[in-house]
Amino acid sequence: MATQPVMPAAPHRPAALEAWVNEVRALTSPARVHWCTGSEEEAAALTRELAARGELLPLNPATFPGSYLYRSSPNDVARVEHVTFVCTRSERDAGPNNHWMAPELARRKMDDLFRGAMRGRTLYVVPYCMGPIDSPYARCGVEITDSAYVVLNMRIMTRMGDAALARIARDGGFVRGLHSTGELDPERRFIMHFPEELAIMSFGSGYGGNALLGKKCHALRIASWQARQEGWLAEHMLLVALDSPTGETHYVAAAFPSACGKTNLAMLIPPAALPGWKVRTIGDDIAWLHPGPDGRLYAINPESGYFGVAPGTSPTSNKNAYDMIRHDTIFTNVALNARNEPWWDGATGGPPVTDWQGRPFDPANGPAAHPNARFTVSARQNPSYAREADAPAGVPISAIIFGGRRRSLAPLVYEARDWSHGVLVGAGVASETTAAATGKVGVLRRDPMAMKPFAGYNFGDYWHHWLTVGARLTRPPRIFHVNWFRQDAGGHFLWPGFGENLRVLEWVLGRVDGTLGARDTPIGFMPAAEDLDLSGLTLDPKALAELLSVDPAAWREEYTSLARDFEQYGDRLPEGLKAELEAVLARLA
Ligand code: SAT
Ligand code: MN
Repeated sequence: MATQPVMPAAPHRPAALEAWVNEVRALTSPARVHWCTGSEEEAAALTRELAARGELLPLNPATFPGSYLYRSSPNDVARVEHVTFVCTRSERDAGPNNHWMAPELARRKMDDLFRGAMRGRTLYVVPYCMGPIDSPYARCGVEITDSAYVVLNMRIMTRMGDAALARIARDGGFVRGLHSTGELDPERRFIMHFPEELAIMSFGSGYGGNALLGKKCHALRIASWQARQEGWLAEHMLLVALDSPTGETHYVAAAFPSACGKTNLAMLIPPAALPGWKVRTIGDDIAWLHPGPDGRLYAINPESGYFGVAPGTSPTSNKNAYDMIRHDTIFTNVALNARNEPWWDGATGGPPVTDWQGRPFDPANGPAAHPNARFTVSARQNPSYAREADAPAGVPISAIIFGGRRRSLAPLVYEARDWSHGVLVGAGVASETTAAATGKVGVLRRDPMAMKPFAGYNFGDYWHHWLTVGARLTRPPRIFHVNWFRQDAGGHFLWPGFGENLRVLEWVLGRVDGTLGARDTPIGFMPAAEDLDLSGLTLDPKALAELLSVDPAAWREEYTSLARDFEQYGDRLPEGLKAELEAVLARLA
């Protein structure tokens, strides 16, 4: 029988979704409603529309084909933690780690803001899937937004459109995210999460994590809540495949706060002195971790693109990233050079002539590119893209690495004694703040598991959940802590970082395989200098000694202050974590 070409039928729209769209339409009064299909043609049409309005500026078509610059409002350039709320029925469920608002109050406040907010605008319905579309671990959502820029970003960052809608029709449930840029008034800006209803409402910002609701709002804050109920973990972690010179592949997950180098580590290029290694990227920001049937922990990357920090991205710091953003990339808040190419610190083209606000560049106005300027790009453009990123069953994790940006105290690397000690190591992560969130930069703050801004519930319950998940694993990943940012008294970095970080990963995998040694210290297992492969690296022996040192008095102070911080969690703090803390303090005594 001859086969007829068939037009793919528009997927069925679940009644619950139609009803919600109608409800939002009645509230927000848009001029029109557009259901996003995710097609090339749709993206091209939206891009043309934004370019015609001057909101997307085409970049040099010869050197950056298919790429655009977007300038956000100067008052809307980063996540806004002080107006980000978790709205659980009980305040204690949100925990002292979150801002909380009663759900009825938050709902009323947001309804007032959204009333009539889309007048004259288009309401876009954006169905999306976090994770490979056919993965049992993937979860879907629908974002309603009045920003075409958000639609274009969501299309890169998630599996967006008809395929997601078809899965939603199959699954039944989905996370509801409602977003409007509003008037971009910081006084009328709120990011509300309702984990009990799997709902998000975001008003008054068009920037990154505030507006691309699939990312931090869904894949971390709401998903962490879902994960707790369903027995898995939603974490702020990159995911890499490490192929060793002997042909083995290990998968590693690593948690660092925003703008501390997750994207760089995920795309690491091995130094010439370590031949035979290959690092392939599965994800650069978020990992969903599930106990598997064989007692190991399996990970998927729920995203399909990168929303990476542009400043500092250079051919030496991250050649893969530098190459992948040469085409079909959306840049936000970068500067421009005379050739209409995007510019930031580390870009190789000519000097900046126009700053991120569109003014002629004048150093008196501050940096040319905003420190939190970003690129949005499909993961498939990454030269080191790992095909496992599309594996429905995910990849088995050999090691979990925690880290922060700390000029002192934390050594280059140490290993937790076991899973529950590792939970303490993660809970103790602290890091100097960066431009990824508004507020002062460079201030040391606790950022447990790099999840301070992203855990959708009480950290006490969250650590309890970590301990519970660990107890279910018969072959748990080993847990480590690293610090690439240690400085000497003069403020110079002691460790070269970037590609050389592979030397640390090599030790990590050597520990996993049982082939590399360590010495036992009160804070965990640490390499002696001879346990690290430092061939071809010139490192001042004094710097190395400092990188691998433990100061018991300083660590006693650190853990005593951690114990004080833990007090705020009261009876939600799990006994198992208290016991680990007491054990470390005893070892340090
Ligand atoms: O703005 S985002 O939250 O998407 C980026 C980040 O802070 O990691
Ligand atoms: Mn992040």
